[in-house]
Amino acid sequence: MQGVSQKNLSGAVIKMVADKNAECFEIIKKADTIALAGHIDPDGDAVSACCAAALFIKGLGKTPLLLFDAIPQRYEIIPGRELLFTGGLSGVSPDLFIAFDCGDKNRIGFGAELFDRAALTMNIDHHVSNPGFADFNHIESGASSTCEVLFGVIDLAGGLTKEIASAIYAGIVFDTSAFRNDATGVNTHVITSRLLEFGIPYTQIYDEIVKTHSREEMFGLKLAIENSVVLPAPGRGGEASLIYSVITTGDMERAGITRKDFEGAVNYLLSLRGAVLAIFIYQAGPDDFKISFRSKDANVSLAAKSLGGGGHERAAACRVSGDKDAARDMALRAAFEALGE
Ligand SMILES: [Mn+2]
Repeated sequence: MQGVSQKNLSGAVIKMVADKNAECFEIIKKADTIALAGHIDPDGDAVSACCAAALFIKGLGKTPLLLFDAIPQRYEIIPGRELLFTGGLSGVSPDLFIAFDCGDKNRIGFGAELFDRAALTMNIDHHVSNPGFADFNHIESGASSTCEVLFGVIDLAGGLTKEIASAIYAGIVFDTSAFRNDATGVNTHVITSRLLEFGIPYTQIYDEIVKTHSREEMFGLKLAIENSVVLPAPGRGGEASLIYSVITTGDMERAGITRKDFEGAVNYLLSLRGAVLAIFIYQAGPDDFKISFRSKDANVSLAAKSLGGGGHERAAACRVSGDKDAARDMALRAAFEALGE
């Protein structure tokens, strides 16, 4: 019931969030050219937040610079993606740079170079590990998604439209795994009911964002399952288990896929009956491995943090240097610790 309890916000917290929303809007109002960027390998929440913000900013008569090197095909349904900035970045100095869903300055993806050139910087996020790296930080760690935080700003400004509501819905659906994970709170549903009032195509958005996979993603899932290993979860009794899977670049080459084709793989691993923690590891470079943790009840944010990453209590990630076995050992050690061994 964690999601529910964290949403029973005190009056003081509600006031603080309202003040932050108002401050964000004041800052946006004063800027003209506004750069919008998400984290590297942008997910559905990052893309949706940037697209919703781009539509909102355009609606205010300002110039949004929607910064992605490319928006993955699976997010084609998100309105606002047509505003993608395709010009060169040299010589561009925005009045304001807003980083979305980005828990760490070093994780800003495409367009990161503009962060230091911008007159002012803002950080809108929901990662508990976010250190607040911008001039102005609006971080609500109790929110389901960055889109949920952004909703507060756009709603306060009276800027909601059907397109913006669709983009925000897409981000919420993505980050809550369709209202199922425990980041989902009462406020998530309250906001969603407001979004539905705009007549958004919610079935279609859900299908595209959650349920539709490319052939390559299916092969990615197959590989993740094939390589998976199940261990008894230390510190837990009975049938509780930990599941992990390690994929090398060689594995990907043989399957004809890339690291972009593992969307949802770690969540799928956690769906094993009895599994309390899942680890998905893939090779990102010769000596570089990306580790994703998902758990049902352990705090994997600390596990990822101990390896230089971060994230949420039930979903976190990091990157480590070393070979395949070293990466696996580091991940397992951190996971065992998270399980309270
Ligand atoms: Mn997010």
